[in-house]
Amino acid sequence: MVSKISEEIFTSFQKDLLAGDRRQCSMLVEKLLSGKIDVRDLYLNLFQRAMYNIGRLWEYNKISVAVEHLATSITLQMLNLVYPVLFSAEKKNKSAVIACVANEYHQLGSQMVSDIFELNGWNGYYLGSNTPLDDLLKYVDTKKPDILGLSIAIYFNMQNLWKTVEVVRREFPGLFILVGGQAFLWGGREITTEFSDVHYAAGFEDLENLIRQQEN
Ligand code: B12
Repeated sequence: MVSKISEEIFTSFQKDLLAGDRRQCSMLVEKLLSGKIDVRDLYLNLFQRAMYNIGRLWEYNKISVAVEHLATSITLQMLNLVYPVLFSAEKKNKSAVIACVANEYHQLGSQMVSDIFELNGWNGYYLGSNTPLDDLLKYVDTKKPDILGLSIAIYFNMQNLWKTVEVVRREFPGLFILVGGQAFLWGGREITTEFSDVHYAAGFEDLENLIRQQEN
């Protein structure tokens, strides 16, 4: 995929995001959408890249928590602009429940993942951040999804992911479990060999390959 996000576009979005200028950010995103940008390009090369940069600025004390919070909030709101494109996909009779494990508050990445399911015609039931295990189990029991996606950004939450996978595996033996998120940069991939039918996707390409496999 050749990206439609030039350095100029990226710099302009990042500047508006840091300034907390929601109007300018939306205008830019609307313009890209009317130019038929691929949703994956928008998500990865504009939103994700900007948020990773903001993470670095925050880590090195170059911006305040307030600026980071506002940038996150604006970026989350930008996803709403994409909904007309997402929901125009032809519906398949498939569904995924996507959640952040307990104590995991980073929600943007998992919401994007849920959107990728919608883009592929699936129902993406997105539960958001910090999902208590008991409620997750009840929800999975109600919806009976084809895939359960679990997101984790913070490495110290890995034990919560393991606990979740252990219980889900026991309660729903045949359920396809997908795990992902930045925490895996620091380790933890052995979860896919420790439990049966647990899969890791490193990016949208892996994710969409797994989605297609589950459609057959
Ligand atoms: C915004 C933010 C927050 C916000 C989140 C608000 C919200 N509503 O989401 C708040 C303020 C809550 C927060 C808190 C903390 N944060 Co923070 N945060 C960030 C920041 C700046 C951006 C996160 C983001 O949106 N990224 C963009 C998304 C699109 O990327 P992504 O999450 O990686 O998702 C992609 C993939 O990973 C993957 N993916 C994600 N989930 C899933 C799930 C599945 C199933 C699949 C297949 C794929 C997948 O697909 C996505 C698209 O490509 C990051 C910086 C960064 N590098 O991301 C730090 C960062 C993640 N935070 C960090 C830290 C340390 C913290 C805190 C511990 C800080 C503190 N001392 O309190 C707390 C922990 C809170 C908690 N318990 O969860 C560190 C983590 C380092 C580490 N070693 O784990 C980072 C990397 C910042 C840094 N550079 O130090 N944070």
